[in-house]
Amino acid sequence: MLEEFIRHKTEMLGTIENIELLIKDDMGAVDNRLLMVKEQLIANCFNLVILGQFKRGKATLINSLIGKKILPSSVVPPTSVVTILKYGEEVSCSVSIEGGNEKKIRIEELSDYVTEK
Ligand SMILES: Nc1nc2c(ncn2[C@@H]2O[C@H](COP(=O)(O)OP(=O)(O)OP(=O)(O)O)[C@@H](O)[C@H]2O)c(=O)[nH]1
Ligand SMILES: [Mg+2]
Repeated sequence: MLEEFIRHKTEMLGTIENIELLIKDDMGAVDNRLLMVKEQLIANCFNLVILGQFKRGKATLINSLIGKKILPSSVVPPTSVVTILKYGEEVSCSVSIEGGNEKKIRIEELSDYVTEK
């Protein structure tokens, strides 16, 4: 699987570099999203989006993959907010509040923010 990822990554980087070569005199024409993809590929950084119908076990699957019960999983209430997990040295949690502010919360409080409750 890792070999396949490296193969796809190398292929995509090659394609992006070919596009850059083709339009090297007019770099302004390169879509910013393309450059972002290139940076993410080089940094080995990508988003894996998990979505599906209500109550199909998404949180249970993710908790199982990361080996820690972080995301709330239960019969009710349903999750109603996009939740992003990323690697950190220690477990911490913050919520984005309307208006752009961030607020640190305890992991036990997560279900108060991401579910219909
Ligand atoms: N029988 C069975 N129950 C499961 C399985 N996976 C999860 N559940 C249960 O199904 C319920 C919903 O699981 P969640 O992981 O919260 O599902 P979800 O897709 O994240 O739910 P929402 O984000 O609220 O839509 C919980 O009570 C889980 O314990 C499974 O493989 N089999
Ligand atoms: Mg959920």
